[in-house]
Amino acid sequence: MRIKKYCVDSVQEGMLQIKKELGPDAIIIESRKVREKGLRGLFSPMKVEITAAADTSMQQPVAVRNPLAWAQEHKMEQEINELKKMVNQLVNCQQKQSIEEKGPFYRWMQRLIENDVDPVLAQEILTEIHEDFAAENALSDEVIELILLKKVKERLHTAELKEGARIISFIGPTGVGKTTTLAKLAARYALYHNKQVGMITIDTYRIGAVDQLRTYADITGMPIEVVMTPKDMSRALERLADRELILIDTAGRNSKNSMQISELSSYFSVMPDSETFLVLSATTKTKDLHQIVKNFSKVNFRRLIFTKLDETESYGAILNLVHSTKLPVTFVTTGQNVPDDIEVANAEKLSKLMLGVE
Ligand SMILES: Nc1nc2c(ncn2[C@@H]2O[C@H](COP(=O)(O)OP(=O)(O)O)[C@@H](O)[C@H]2O)c(=O)[nH]1
Ligand SMILES: [Mg+2]
Repeated sequence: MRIKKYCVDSVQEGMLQIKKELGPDAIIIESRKVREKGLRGLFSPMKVEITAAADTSMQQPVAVRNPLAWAQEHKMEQEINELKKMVNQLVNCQQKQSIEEKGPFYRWMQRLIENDVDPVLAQEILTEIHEDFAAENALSDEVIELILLKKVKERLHTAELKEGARIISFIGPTGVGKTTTLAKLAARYALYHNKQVGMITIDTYRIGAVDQLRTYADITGMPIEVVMTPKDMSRALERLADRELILIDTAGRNSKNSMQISELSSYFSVMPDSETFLVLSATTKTKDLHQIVKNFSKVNFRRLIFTKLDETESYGAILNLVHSTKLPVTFVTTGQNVPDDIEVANAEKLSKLMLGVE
């Protein structure tokens, strides 16, 4: 008698191995679901451990067997195989149905990855939970969700607009929504906070770009200055000396063009007290976001605005970037409407978006 244990992904896979190694007469002594040892086991589906036995004394070369007995055995073997197939289908079907059998964190790992959270970061967070709560027997799904929300929130740095900030500038790639976001904030501060707001645009690259901001200025009756050189900037700031808040729009720069970025940074050397925001779209891939942050790093920005949250279903890129750069998010925008579609960034709300829970 030969007894052997097999640790496989499915009963079907085990049966094939057993048949190959122990022969068609092997019998199954025991079959149970086990988790792989170590951390890996927490994030991967359960395995099946099958103990099989074969009576080696019965095994003879096929050639010396009675042909009739062989035919009968062969038929029986076929029937058994069909039965096994049916059992396997049943087992596979059950495995799919009960997701909790795939490890307590498996579902959450999937959820984070579906939301484009960097798998390394997702694993880091879940491992932390596992280690923090190793003493607990089994965490319920609701409890895991709560802890996970907290852990994600800790990594989603947000910061309100600095108290007393008077000059606020917006930089970032083309088309992310800098001008629209500026218009939203200008209207909000004028309407809801009763502030005297002024605007400056150094958007001299795109024809029509100045007009876009001028239209907002005309509607709201705010003064607007158009600036062509860094020298002009000082004069424009003087002309807006009576304004409590000055919002500065910049041309969308191709962040890969270091000449354009250098030129942009020269405007900021004449206004060291500018609170500068890098405006990014939530629809941009994590890798590209990192590159944009790097390319704009010549300009001294310290906070982020994420636009177009309404245009994506997965928000992981925000978490990935904020966690690794430690740059806080101050505002998020959620549509094209001026001035309504803008919110102060809220880490709790963003964490819920990351996990797709409400
Ligand atoms: N869906 C959506 N569109 C936005 C949002 N913010 C800006 N946009 C649109 O994005 C486009 C480019 O905006 P614009 O402000 O000109 O971008 P800029 O080149 O960075 O100044 C315009 O059609 C805006 O209406 C947002 O939060 N959601
Ligand atoms: Mg613009």
